[in-house]
Amino acid sequence: MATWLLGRSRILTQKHHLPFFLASFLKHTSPSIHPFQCPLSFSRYESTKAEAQLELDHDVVQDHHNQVIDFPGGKVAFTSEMRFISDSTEKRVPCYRALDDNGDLVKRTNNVQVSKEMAVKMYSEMVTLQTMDSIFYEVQRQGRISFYLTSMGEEAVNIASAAALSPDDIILPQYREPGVLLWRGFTLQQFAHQCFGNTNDLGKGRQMPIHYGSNKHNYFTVSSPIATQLPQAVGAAYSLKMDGKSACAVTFCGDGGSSEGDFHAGLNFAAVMEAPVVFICRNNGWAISTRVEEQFRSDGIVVKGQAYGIWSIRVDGNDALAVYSAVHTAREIAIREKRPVLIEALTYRVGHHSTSDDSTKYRPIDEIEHWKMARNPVNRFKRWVERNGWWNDKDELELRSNIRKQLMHAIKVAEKAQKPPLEDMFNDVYDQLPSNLQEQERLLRKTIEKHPKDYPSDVPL
Ligand SMILES: Cc1ncc(C[n+]2csc(CCOP(=O)(O)OP(=O)(O)O)c2C)c(N)n1
Repeated sequence: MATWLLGRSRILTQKHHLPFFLASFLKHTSPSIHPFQCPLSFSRYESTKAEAQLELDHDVVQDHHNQVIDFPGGKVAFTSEMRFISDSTEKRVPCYRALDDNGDLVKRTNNVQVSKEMAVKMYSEMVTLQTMDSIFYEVQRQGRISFYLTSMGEEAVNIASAAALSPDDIILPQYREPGVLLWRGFTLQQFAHQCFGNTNDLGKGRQMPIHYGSNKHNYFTVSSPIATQLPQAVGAAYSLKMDGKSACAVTFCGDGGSSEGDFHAGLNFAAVMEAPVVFICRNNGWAISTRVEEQFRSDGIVVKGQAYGIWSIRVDGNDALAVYSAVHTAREIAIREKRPVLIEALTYRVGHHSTSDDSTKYRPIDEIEHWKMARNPVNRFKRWVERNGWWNDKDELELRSNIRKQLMHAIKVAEKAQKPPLEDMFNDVYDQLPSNLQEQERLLRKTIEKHPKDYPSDVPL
């Protein structure tokens, strides 16, 4: 039994068992902070060291002279004190940041270095995403596309996480992460084609706008049912590990997504299978009209990672430098150590949930304005880039007018392009169309013949 336990268990709480970048992280952390209170927290006990670890707990030593139950998974100390674990710790898990609200580097930060070229590209892509959102949003309001959903306020999570990854890493998005695809080279024209659902859309117009996807960019197509992408990401990560690839799977979800069963199945599956997957949870305060206080009573998402035995960190999602550093490090852990990592990014959904929502009906305008102005992630990163002498007003004007022009052109082209023919609704899934789908197509064509005015004239029959 003991041998079995020894064989199965591994790893550590001591610094010398940690990968070098984490050991260095702990070294830079105040000695008064216990490793488990560090923002990047994890606890899996090694059974051989259990008794030594237990000596840290004086109650246990005094009460029972190191008596432990040798239980599968590691030794557990006995105690005579009946004590329930509290529903929360006294202190919330701290939030890692590298830049303060003014865009100044905070003291003693152990952020990953970002070059001038990288910083300028990150800032430019954040502005591109912001501009794309505001123009497509207006286009939807004009009735030219059926639906849209912005990432406003979450530009740093989108772009900085993408920047910290390699193109070989596989992305399984929720839906508020188009910036990752933008970073990977999906063009503004391709975004426009998808939103207009024309023949150039890779999905042939079968999906609602914003359900982007691209094989070429290792970006799974967005699927509406939330959190389904999490267990799928674990499977993808496990296959990367089996193939010996130096890449990981990265999946995104929102705070609302963390209440789905798939979130919990995904985390547990990843921990047990030791899959190289990075879970990035955008805790943006709201899941449509459900505020986080009604979503869960835990200290956010980060503690759930620890509960499943996963390295976890809470990061300021509006600080691009902190997001970049955390994702870069998480990727290294996932690939080198072949294990999952969870990142909780604290951010805010500044826009409405989608064009089908009016968020002023359920949240105060002051709250939205505060996050839009005082905690704006794009402005914060801009200040840092400017202070480094890497950006100026002329660059800003040029960038904004250039992106605007590109977008206007892309929209014009996408709007004029032909819609996919009716038959595309039925093909590409089966080699031979099954009889039930043949019947559906026949009935649809009959209905169109009967009611030609109700059928959109720009869709070829
Ligand atoms: C399984 C499932 N349940 C409900 C919905 C409806 N729905 C769409 S988005 C959403 C809120 C998700 O919020 P969150 O995960 O926090 O992401 P955010 O929109 O804030 O980025 C809900 C409930 C859905 N799409 N799928």
